[in-house]
Amino acid sequence: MTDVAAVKAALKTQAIETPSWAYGNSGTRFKVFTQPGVPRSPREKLDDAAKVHEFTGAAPTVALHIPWDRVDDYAALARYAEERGLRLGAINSNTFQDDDYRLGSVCHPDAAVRRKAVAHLLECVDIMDATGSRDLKLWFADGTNYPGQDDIRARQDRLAEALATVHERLGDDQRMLLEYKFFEPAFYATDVPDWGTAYAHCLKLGDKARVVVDTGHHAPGTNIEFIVATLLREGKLGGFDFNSRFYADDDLMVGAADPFQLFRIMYEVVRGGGFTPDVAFMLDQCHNIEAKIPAIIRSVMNVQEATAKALLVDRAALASAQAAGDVLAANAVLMDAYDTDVRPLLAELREEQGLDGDPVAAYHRSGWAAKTAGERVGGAQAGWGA
Ligand code: PSV
Ligand code: MN
Ligand code: MN
Repeated sequence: MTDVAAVKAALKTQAIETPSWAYGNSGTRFKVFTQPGVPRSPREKLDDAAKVHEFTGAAPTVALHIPWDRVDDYAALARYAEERGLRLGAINSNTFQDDDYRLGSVCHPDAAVRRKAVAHLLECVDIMDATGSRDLKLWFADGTNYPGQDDIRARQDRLAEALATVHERLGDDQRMLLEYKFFEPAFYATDVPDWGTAYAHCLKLGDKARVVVDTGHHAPGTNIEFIVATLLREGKLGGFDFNSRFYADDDLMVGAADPFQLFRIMYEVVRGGGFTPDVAFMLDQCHNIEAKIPAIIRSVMNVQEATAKALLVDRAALASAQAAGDVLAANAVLMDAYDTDVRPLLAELREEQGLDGDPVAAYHRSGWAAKTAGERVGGAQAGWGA
């Protein structure tokens, strides 16, 4: 698509979901550096998310993580979000922070622990009913550290049984997104290590089960856009957890480590018909040393820039170069789009939407950081870190 008006129209429809935990304090296992003005409650996280949406116009939903965002009344929390122009997005389950889960959760050898984990997942679906959320995002820390520690196949059977129970409980408009990660916290065998395992489970489960691609969850050198193309082709791509990595699961700002990879991913999304609400564009990041709200705004902008470039690829020219077997011309078409400076186009688009062309500068001018630093004392930890 090279028609700039059409590119702009498409970009206006893009929604990027921000994670509640990105607004809280986080760190590595060595240190959590607290920051002034950090939210003390789920409501304050929503207040901050509303700022990201106010300045970008592109972040209307917020993902919750349970129990990090536990409240008494989820419907009231959804109303609170609505009053701020937001909606609650994916509900992320957490079966990794309880002593009972030392040997796993839904794959644990003890049926009583598996029941506890499944009960939590079902509770997450109850929460979705109250919040109006469409997606349940499942990531399991399950795995083993040593060969022989447990039966790898039996663990897959236990996983399949738990997933089937949850799938059965989903409402007509609800989905479950299964996330894979090749290592950590398990260092020998992870029970959902790759897209193939996630896909095999989702295929058996049925239409409400989709795979979610966390861009930080692959071995170095993995061709993530190939995975994206394949999952889209199979109708099984549920969405993304965007972030970037230099080494492992670094959870840095998306597009920071490798903007070219993000462009290649977005190109396959566009090419594969994935630029629809069926594919959720979510961030899953932590901002350990940098200011959180501007980092999240920057991340939203990075996704928009990669998307704009992907939409600018001259697909007719690409197809004819490919058909002619002209390797260099085909590559040049793709690179031309990648090398385009789309920042003026996005600034113009924002101005057309009544926004400031420079969302980070507008946020800094707003005084929100100073206001919250004065009002909020004792910010909450995101859930990660020591
Ligand atoms: C696991 O590393 C993960 O990517 C999962 O999505 C978790 O729910 C999330 O991190 C929490 O940040
Ligand atoms: Mn993730
Ligand atoms: Mn992760």
